[in-house]
Amino acid sequence: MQRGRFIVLEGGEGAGKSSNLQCLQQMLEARGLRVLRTREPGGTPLGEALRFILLDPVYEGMELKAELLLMFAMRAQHVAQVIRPALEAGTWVISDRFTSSSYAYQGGGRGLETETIAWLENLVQSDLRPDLTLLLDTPVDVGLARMRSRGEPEDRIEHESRPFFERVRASFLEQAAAAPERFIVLDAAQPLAEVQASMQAQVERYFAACWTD
Ligand code: Z5A
Repeated sequence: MQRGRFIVLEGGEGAGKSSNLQCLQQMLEARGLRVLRTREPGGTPLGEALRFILLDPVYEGMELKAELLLMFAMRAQHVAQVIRPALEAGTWVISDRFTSSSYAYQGGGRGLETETIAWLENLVQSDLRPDLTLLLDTPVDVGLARMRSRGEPEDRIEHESRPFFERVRASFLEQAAAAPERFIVLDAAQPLAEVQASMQAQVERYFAACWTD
């Protein structure tokens, strides 16, 4: 059986990951593919419980390494229980965030060492990496304004400073520049219909160039 592919949507706050994930799912299903949609932090009962802890403002001041380890504890369960079995069964997996977010937030944002994150990535994922990452890039002000317009209380990470989010954005863009064969960068500051049209066109091109089997 042909293994499924693993596609991840990444980006800062309010970039539109959730809004675009559904469009991507419909596009893949229209090709007759079986698609599983998931998210991080979360994706399993344990992962959702850890998400609650990670985002709860009551844990303000959480030790940086504790945050990193909780992200990878969540991911270990997600990979073993959901992502790997689905891919091996031929299902395509699309995830709202994955390990690029750890490099961007815990690495770029918090300043933890890339080598430490890479070590945990190897431990938890061994050879599993996304086949393709769609990076929804927006200026920080645009994303924060969208997020705040929802009028919901900020979670522990959303509470961070603007320079923190600038470092997160810079890290995502650096990751994309370092691996252009695995990343597509989309200008997510455009109106949603334009972002979706651009995403569809670029994913179609990627299909034609790389996934001809
Ligand atoms: N995190 C981490 O630190 N390390 C890790 O390893 C991982 C995660 C995996 C929760 O993630 C936090 O976890 C996150 C990173 C950290 N920290 N923060 N802050 P999350 O993905 O659950 O939370 P989020 O990034 O804050 O999601 P979000 O704000 O819901 O953003 P989104 O999914 O990208 O956006 P959306 O919900 O699709 O859209 C937001 C609003 O903008 C909504 O009203 C839309 O209608 C609107 N929107 C979307 N696109 C457009 C366009 N193009 N034009 C106009 N309006 C738009």
